[in-house]
Amino acid sequence: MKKALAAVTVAFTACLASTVSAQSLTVGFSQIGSESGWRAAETTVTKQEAEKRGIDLKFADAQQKQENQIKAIRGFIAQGVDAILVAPVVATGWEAVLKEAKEEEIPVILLDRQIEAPDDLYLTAVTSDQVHEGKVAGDWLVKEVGDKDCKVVELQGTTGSSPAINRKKGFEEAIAGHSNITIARSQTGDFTRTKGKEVMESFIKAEGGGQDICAVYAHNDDMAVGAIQAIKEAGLKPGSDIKIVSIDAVPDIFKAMADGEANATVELTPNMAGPAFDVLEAYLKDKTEPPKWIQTESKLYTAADDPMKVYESKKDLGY
Ligand code: GZL
Repeated sequence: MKKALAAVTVAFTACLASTVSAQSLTVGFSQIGSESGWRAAETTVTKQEAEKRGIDLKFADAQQKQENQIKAIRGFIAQGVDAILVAPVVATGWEAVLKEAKEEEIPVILLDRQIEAPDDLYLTAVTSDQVHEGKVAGDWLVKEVGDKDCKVVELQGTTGSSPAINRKKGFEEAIAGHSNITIARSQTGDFTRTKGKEVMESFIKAEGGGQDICAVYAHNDDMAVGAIQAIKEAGLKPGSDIKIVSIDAVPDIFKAMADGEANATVELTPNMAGPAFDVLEAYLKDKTEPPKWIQTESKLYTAADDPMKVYESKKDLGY
């Protein structure tokens, strides 16, 4: 009898321990900053996903500086967290600190941006296909303008970030076979509304008032919203004089579409953390190795997609 009781006790304790350990995961999250509405939504959703799973999330905002992210990651390693999430502001310069995490056997998951580093330094990367996003945006413009001449100005994302590199590549692939569409000016607006407006003002000035600018391609909606402001202040009509195509599908771009001031956006989900936490828990439980890339969907929205309905569905999601 005693033996049986002892066996039951051991089994029960083991089960309790495994349940408790799953519930008491501590995860460090090095977030880039809050440069855009989409980034703010990603932060909101990541905190919600952690809460849902009883994960203790240690959050660090890097104010868009890589050195702050590296410092935060070193802090998480020193704390002995169970895992680290990183949204890497730029694509290079991560090998040393990721090697330190690997030495401590702390798994790292990349959110929404890729890096140039050996893929054994991270468990997986949860991102969209950013080249595809740029291609979807470019394909829309090709269809929109037909064989009319179209001078495009491009607002690039943060210099050296994977979305800026890849979205430029995809857009250029889409327009490559259409000599009537040319990129006349291209400059970083650092994914922010303020810089997007400033750079668009300089484009309009450099182009003699902007009358022959046909379209703006912005690597995110926040820079597009800034450009829309600049175009209006120059006395031109965004959405008609100058077409606006961008990426993220944040609520404000749908408001602009409903006002006839924007034309198309490619959706990026702010929920990269849900899939990340799912594979992390499986990995920590029994070392199940996830694929090195978990790709999220990209969907084109245009003014034909009832923009105010989409706005209403997104406006309370933390953007
Ligand atoms: C893309 C993501 C980008 C968003 C921007 O995956 O990293 O960063 O498109 C954000 O809004 O600044």
